[in-house]
Amino acid sequence: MKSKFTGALIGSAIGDAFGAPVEGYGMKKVSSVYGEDWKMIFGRYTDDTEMMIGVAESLIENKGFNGADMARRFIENYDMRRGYGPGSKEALRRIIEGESWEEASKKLFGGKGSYGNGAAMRIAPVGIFYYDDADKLREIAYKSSHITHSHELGKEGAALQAFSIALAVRGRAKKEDMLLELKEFVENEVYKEKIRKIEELLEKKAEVDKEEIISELGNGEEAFNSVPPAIYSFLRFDNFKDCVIYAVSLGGDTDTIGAMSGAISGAYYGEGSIPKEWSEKLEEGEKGRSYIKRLGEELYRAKFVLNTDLNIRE
Ligand code: R7I
Ligand code: MG
Ligand code: MG
Repeated sequence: MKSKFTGALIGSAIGDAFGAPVEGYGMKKVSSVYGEDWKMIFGRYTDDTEMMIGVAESLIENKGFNGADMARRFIENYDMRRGYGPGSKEALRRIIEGESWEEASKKLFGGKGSYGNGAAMRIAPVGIFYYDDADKLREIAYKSSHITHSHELGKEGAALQAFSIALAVRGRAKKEDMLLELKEFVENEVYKEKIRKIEELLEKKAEVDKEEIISELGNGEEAFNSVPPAIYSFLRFDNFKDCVIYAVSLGGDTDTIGAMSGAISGAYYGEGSIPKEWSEKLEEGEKGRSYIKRLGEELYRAKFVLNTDLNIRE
């Protein structure tokens, strides 16, 4: 179980770092950069992991969700060079200027809030911590998303990604059963439709080409165009490496789809399944590889050793 917790967080960071050098590239260009051997290029993570670290730190320190504290950690950890989305940047700027975390994100995109994937990309700590309680998982996924993403589709995407990780933590259930559970969990019609498509595409097995996956499931920065291809990549392959390579090879928002597929796979197969040649290249330093692993261990400790009843503080 501990290796599932650490696997989810390290897997997310590895997928992010693996996709980062080719973010925004088309499918063909990604393959020409990576060639045959798909080696980790720089091992430097982006905003996806920097924000995931903030989510984990805040859950651990507060023994549960504390919106003002999580927002403060996003701001403290913020490093412009990690490549943040414009919506997230704007929400954090508003909070720095004094708006409350409940209000800041509502002003974005003409008052509708963002449906970008910035809430789903950082959700792994919520997925592992609340893996055994779907209602609480949804509640905390929504609340933690709201700091930057108040659009229903942004929040539901984060909840779906968190629940996929939760199912992966629960055990090595048959993958068809996981799809059934995801179908039951998801509330929004846009995501219900994407899950139906995932099911159809999986039935076609390897005959389906990447163009079809991209046109049916997406590969973009919107939550509904990145959580579905990440789940598909996880369900289609039977190991961490093939899953993450496939997710990144779709092109588009590669670091983020890589991070999401890496988080689900890392939780399912455990930390030991992550290729050494990739994890050794993941950046070290103040909040690098060892620190991320420690956050996974701390969440495990809070859950199982201290048996923390993680309450919600507004
Ligand atoms: O979601 P967000 O933090 O971006 C995350 C992405 C990941 O790929 C990271 O790796 C990093 O590169 O950035 O930032 P947002 O700006 O909230 O959302 C991402 C994009 O989704 C926006 O820039 C828009 O293009 C689009 N988008 C919307 N478009 C129209 N209307 C999000 N919400 C809307 C909307 O309501
Ligand atoms: Mg990124
Ligand atoms: Mg990205």
